[in-house]
Amino acid sequence: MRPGLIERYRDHLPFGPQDTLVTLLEGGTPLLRAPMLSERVGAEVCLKLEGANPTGSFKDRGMTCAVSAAVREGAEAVICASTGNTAASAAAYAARAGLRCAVLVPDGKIAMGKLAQTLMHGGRVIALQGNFDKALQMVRELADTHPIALVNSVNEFRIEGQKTAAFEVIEDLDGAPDVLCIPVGNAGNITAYWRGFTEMGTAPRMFGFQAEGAAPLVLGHPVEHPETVASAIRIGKPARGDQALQAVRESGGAIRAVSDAEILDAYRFMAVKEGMFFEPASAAAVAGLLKYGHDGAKRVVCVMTGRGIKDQQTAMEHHAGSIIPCEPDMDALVEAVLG
Ligand code: AN7
Repeated sequence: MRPGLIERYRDHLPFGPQDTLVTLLEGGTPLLRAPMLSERVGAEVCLKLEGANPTGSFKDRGMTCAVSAAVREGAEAVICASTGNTAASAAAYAARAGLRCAVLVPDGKIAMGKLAQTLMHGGRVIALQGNFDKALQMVRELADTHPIALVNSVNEFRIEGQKTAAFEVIEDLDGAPDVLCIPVGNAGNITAYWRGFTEMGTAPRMFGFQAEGAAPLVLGHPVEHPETVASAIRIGKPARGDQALQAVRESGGAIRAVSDAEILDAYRFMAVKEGMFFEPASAAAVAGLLKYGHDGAKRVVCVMTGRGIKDQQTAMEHHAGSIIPCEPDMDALVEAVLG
């Protein structure tokens, strides 16, 4: 059996052979060529398919480490604030480990699929009358004063696990790409990729993309009321903002903004032209590449952070397909199919 990522990259991770690992066989995700996108952009673009992880997002890479560490420390419960994917991943890994799990989410603001996942795994969902940034502040305070393991990306084990995605990209391309395009919310993932690349002695330019209505790292100040169709990155005060800015500075990249309209165009383009359905936050990476260009790069990797089916509501509101009602009659069917 192919091992989970801690076993694969144990030499680079803070776990020893005696540690009990909590794994769902995360990592080892495909790097897929994107011919239509490559043609539009004028560079060779590959997609890192992080939705292929067990709970459908990149969070599982960090969660195998954070929950394994929580078990090692003797924790009985884990907690996180979340825009959805962290909650789903934490609940799954906690279930696997036999730990209790509580998640604080902005009430009514997370995609239904992620909520369903969290509930299915037996997570306790606390619907906060406030946004993600408030939720994160509150769980940090709670974890400081109670014996509960905090598994947000402020937890170092999360970053350690997530850096392995950069290792895999390097393996698959036989070296780093020239440019990495990645959506930025709380800024944990861009921090993790940069750590992974630099640990391997590589330095691709890091281009992070935020949604226009939730772009604190572009504006240079926190956003009090972040808004975007990409609910996963509706974050106004990124916990690892400084590290994200350091990564782009050191790599010669940038953090830039894309509008919701641009995100939705990229979302549909990937589904209709590449046959790949990603969630809107992931589409922000593609939207940014389409908007700002490859900037001289030959090889570009876009980090597609999560699966489209997690957010069915946004899909139903913005798809390019059609539903045609049909009477059970052959003439009507012919008209519906060919008309
Ligand atoms: C699909 O689940 O913050 O910049 O609480 O779900 O590392 O925060 C999710 C973030 C990109 C941004 N794409 O990553 C959460 C949460 C998807 C995401 C991001 C998220 P970070």
